[in-house]
Amino acid sequence: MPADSDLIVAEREDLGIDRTLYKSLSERSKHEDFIRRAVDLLVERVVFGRSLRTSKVVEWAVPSEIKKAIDLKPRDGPISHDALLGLMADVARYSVNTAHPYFVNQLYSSVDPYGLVGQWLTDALNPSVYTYEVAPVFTLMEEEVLKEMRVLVGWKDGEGDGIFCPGGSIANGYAISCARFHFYPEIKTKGVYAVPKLTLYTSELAHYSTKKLAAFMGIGDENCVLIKTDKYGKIDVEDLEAKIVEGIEEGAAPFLVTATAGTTVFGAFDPLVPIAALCKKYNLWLHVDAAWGGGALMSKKHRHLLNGIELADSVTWNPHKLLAAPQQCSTFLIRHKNVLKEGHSCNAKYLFQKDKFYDTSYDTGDKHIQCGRRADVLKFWFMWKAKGSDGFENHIDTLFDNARFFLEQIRNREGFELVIEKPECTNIMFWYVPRCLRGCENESDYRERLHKVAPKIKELMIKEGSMMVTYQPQGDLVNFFRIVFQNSALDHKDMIYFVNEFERLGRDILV
Ligand code: ABU
Repeated sequence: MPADSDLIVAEREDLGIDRTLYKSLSERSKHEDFIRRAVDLLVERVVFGRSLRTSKVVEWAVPSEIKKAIDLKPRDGPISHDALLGLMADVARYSVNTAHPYFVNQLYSSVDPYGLVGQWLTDALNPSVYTYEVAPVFTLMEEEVLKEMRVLVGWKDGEGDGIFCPGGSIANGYAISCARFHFYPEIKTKGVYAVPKLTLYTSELAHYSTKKLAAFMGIGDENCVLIKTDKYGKIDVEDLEAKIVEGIEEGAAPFLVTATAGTTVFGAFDPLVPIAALCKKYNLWLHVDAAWGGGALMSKKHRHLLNGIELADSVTWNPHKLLAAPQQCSTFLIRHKNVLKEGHSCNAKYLFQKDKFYDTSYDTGDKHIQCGRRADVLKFWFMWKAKGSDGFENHIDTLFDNARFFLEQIRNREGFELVIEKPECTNIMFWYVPRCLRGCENESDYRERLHKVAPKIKELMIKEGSMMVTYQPQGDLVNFFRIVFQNSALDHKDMIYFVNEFERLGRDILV
């Protein structure tokens, strides 16, 4: 019995595959037909085929089925263009359909047509944004886009600096690094041995990245102090002050507060004005993690949610979240002009030569901790050009309108119970209570049984592919659903669809 690999080698030889195809150059005679067919497959089967409401959100398969369906193992020999196109179709088939209007599972969704083309252009140009000489347009484009975002934050004339980051977690890490360098510049040369025991503060519902990055950066996750939140999920400012004072009295050196504008699960906005006042009083850096809620700055109607953000020293804002730019598109914005560069530069002479023939202040890569870096700006800039700020405003207003409509649909509907009565962002949290549990609220095992409902409904929706909505427990709260709206192509009819779908899937389950 020949091994699989022998069969593949034999097939390759039978097909007479061109042995020069290993060369990394697109040649019209060799690749035009393949690339055109691949683009056609992307346009027809991936872009348009997968955004239809009648298609499935996910073609669920267990690992063994996917391994059987797709030859995942890299092989010694090449395969034909036809086989490659077949692999493309299989990869798409078994990948979650994030372009689908009913993919409302995560803090990103949809495949925006302009963002997609911007992403394709990025990949066709394949830049790495560190020096002006290899990325002239993207260097200037980043400057313009980041400045415009700082204007929206409310910093005078868009003053300050900024960078595109590989995700919001890393952006929150930059905040820790910049704040620490600002107060203790010796950290850069002497390390953590030269600074006192540092403490930083964020809410118990803030994104876990602040804790994680505190550990990564040698501060220690125990020194990331978590502050209580109120019933809306907002940080308790009195507890924040008490914990800062406690830290000082214990001989620690508080240096940073990370407030959140749009928490991951509840979408709560911390009260930035009183937090900023505390930061001023105790001389602390204020970072606002607006990775999720930052997009609301684009809307006159909703930007009040971030009142006080202009008082921050730095901000995380991910356009791939509320603004629906393609993954990934994360920014770190900072009010202080030189901290990023002074805190992170290494002056590698092989890349950042100072005797180049042009103005080397445009070689901006040294302020990042990355070296090689994708041009994440292009897709976002392209969307901004295509829609205008007005388009983004309409997008945001539509999301909030849908979220409010959905909320009102379930507020008094039998079987639905809100976790937060007045959610502030476009994530809505609720329990779905099946018939078998209604009227059992006072029984001792009610919470235990309710905890099992969301995983059961989730399994049903995934296996049918009818929608994708996440669930989680939170503190003392048993599993509840979090539905997230950031696709402005959805309308009120879709909101009704979601409500009906929860009822169809969940009404008669037994727990
Ligand atoms: N910062 C990633 C958020 C993941 C999510 O809950 O969708």
